[in-house]
Amino acid sequence: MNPSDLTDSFGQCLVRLEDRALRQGLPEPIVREVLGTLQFQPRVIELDRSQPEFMQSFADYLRARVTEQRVARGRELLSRHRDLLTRLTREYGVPGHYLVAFWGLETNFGSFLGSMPTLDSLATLACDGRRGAFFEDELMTALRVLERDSLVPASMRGSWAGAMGHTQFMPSSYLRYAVDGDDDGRIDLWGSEADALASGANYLQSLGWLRGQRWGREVRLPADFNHADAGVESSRMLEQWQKLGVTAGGGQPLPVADFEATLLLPMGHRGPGFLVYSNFEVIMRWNRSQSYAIAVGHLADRIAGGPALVAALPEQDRALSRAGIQAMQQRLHELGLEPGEADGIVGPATRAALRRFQRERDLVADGYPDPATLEAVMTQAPEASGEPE
Ligand SMILES: [Ca+2]
Repeated sequence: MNPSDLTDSFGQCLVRLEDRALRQGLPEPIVREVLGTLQFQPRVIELDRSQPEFMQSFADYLRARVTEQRVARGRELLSRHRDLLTRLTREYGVPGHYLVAFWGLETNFGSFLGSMPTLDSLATLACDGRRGAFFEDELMTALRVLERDSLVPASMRGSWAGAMGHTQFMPSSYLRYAVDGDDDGRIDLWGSEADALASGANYLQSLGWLRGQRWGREVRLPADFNHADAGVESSRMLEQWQKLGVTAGGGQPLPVADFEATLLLPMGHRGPGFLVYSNFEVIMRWNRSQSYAIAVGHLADRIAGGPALVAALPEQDRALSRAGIQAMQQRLHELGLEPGEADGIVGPATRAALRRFQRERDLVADGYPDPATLEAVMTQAPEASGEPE
């Protein structure tokens, strides 16, 4: 398709979006004025289509996000906003160090708010086939937010995919959860740090944050820990983990508490271990990435004065290529181990398939594709799967 065809079809799409916005009861002057001037952004499509060739390892991910500089800045901001954060914790149940950690991960405390024009981005994605319906809804919601909060379209800027302000809210989160944190009578997630922090607290409370509970903690496994029986990524009462010999990261006993925890080994049995609690699930409702959720929790701990991880992160971690992961998924599928879609991402289904594979072959069942496991998967003949030797 040549560029003028694209512009034509974008123009037709905008006409359709105008119709829909009017049918949904948005005021005609806003609809005509705003939708009539939107620009197709080729860069947005380019970014939407681009996928990294290599997956960042957990160690590299964490190192890039929980830096000493970010911890120091987070501590400064925790102290500067102490009164507000204390009030937000009382009101919403979310401690200030978590709110500051989200802020740090989303926009480096406001230093990367993003400069893409949000409405252009949303319209470009709405008029593109791949995830059009989702972004069309977000665009309609963005217009509603614009009307409700009397926003200036040109000032609505953010990520290429439409996330806005200090906490990078999509329009649907903005509409539902944004609140006025500094009591000036208006909501501004770009200009008001207090509004952004209060909105983050309100959002987390709505996602189910449990007052008074941590996200989880680093743990250490005993040398004789049986991964196959204990179950990486399975849930047990804290007391049961304790009986299996699991301790806090520094070797101290786990706290006595009556709730379930899930064991995560993001780099396999040779890397750090974590027991995560209910609030970890809440963080994952904000962002579906396990690495993101651990980074939020750990950064929050560090901002609150906690120590760095006890377990060493490997200096030079191996990055897996997307194509290599897909080949592995394909092979796990041929072996009947149900790794989920061959999407080149090691998600929960793929890790579960790897654990099944490892269990059958007396490898440490940690669900991590270390070189030995990968080699074994790729050289395993499909017909031999599950049969006695
Ligand atoms: Ca305000």
